[in-house]
Amino acid sequence: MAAYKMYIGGEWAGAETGFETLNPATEKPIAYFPSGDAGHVDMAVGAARDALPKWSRLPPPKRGIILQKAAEILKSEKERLGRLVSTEMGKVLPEALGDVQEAIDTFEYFAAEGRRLYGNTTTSELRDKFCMTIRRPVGVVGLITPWNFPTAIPAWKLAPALICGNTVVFKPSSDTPLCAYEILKVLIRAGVPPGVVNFVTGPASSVGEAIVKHPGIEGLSFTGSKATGEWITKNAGLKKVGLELGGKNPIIVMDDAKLDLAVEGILWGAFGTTGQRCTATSRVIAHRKIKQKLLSALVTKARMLRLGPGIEKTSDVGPLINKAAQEKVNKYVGIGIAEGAKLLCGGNKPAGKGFFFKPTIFDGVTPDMRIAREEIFGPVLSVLEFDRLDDAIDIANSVEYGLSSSIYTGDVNNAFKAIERIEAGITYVNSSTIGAEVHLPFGGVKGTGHTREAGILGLDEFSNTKTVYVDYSGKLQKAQIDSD
Ligand code: UN1
Repeated sequence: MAAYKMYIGGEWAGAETGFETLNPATEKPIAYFPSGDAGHVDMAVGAARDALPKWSRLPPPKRGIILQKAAEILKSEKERLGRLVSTEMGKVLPEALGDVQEAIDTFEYFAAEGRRLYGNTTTSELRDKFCMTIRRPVGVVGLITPWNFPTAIPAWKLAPALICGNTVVFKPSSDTPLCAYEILKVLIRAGVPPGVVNFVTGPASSVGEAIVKHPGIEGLSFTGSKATGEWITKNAGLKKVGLELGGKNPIIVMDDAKLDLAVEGILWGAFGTTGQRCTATSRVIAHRKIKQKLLSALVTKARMLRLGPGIEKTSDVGPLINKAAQEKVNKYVGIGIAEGAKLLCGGNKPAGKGFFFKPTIFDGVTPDMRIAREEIFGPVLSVLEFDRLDDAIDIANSVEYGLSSSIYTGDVNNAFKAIERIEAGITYVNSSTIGAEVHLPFGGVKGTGHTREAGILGLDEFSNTKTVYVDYSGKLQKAQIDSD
């Protein structure tokens, strides 16, 4: 099995101990990585700090050329990396290739921002005075990324961080360090100078904690669970913190919806990526009149989904990421049954190796049940019922999360009511809750956190706005006081 290293200040670095990353479909180890510690984080912060003046002064279009090169390298390696994503993370190959494509799109999008990075110009209330805003880098930023989009989410964070002129300490999830390492290698090949991106692998309890608390880090960006997000908020001091936390994303299906379309969207949202997206559809809120029809189509089709290693063409649904995830999903099935929900299909793992779990649908779910409120992060769908759109929206809003949401309806009035009133960062109309595009802002409200990544607003997480006043009157002018 190949052993890999960390990358600090342009040098490869090992550690005394290490860990293995597994193929979740076979449970076989695929790579060995060092378990870094607070000392490695400290070295990485030092290297990032040293590299900051030069990198932040490089003209942004020149930083953009490097990011564009990274996109080109990724394109030429898409097939190989897609297969790696599928092997290390488990998702089916078309989705794994989509993950890499999302990384490519992100590097391209932010590369081009090197020639924009717009601020605003505006008027002054005084004569002979010019007012504008510019973007400045945050400084050294810590990026802590999850395993579910093992190339796309690192790209979501690295690309805007770099184009804005920050230097980086990057800690990937210990479930998918090899995918992250490949992104690092692409950046090195593209010409990112030593010290600009530092790569530290190891446990959250040492590496993650050291990044969150390090006084030399000015900005943090984290995607993961709400509990960890809350811990970061309490421990990060006054750092600029970006958080993308969980979801309990609903699809509302009206009685005027195209049911076939809704069924496809629900299956894709609930069981795509084996339900392991923060945007996954985990609740269907169905109009009473069409619920039975919708459910019977859903259950028939969910039963037909073929479980198997993501890499195989015949697989529709890959494994969960690890044993703990499989146990968590199984625990929630037990909770759902104990709460009185009706299990319609799935509900257990198939025999054999791999962290698989059968696509699971619960009917008779009420808004107070834990399976209607808590993020399961697996292939478990809870179906609730309503009579009036107002009630559906109240149910949609009755959870602590607010990331993605959707409504299937043929009536434009219903669609706009949902767009206005669902408490979420994203609302889809006649489409599933997953599938965000990189040039639009992505993020949530409430317990999901309020950061926006991707799109033009993704720059805000990694830059500070500076306000600039240029007074060319040659005299002292006083805002709010001088009247002429
Ligand atoms: C996530 O699950 O953390 O919209 C991000 C989507 C993907 C991104 C999901 N493009 O589902």
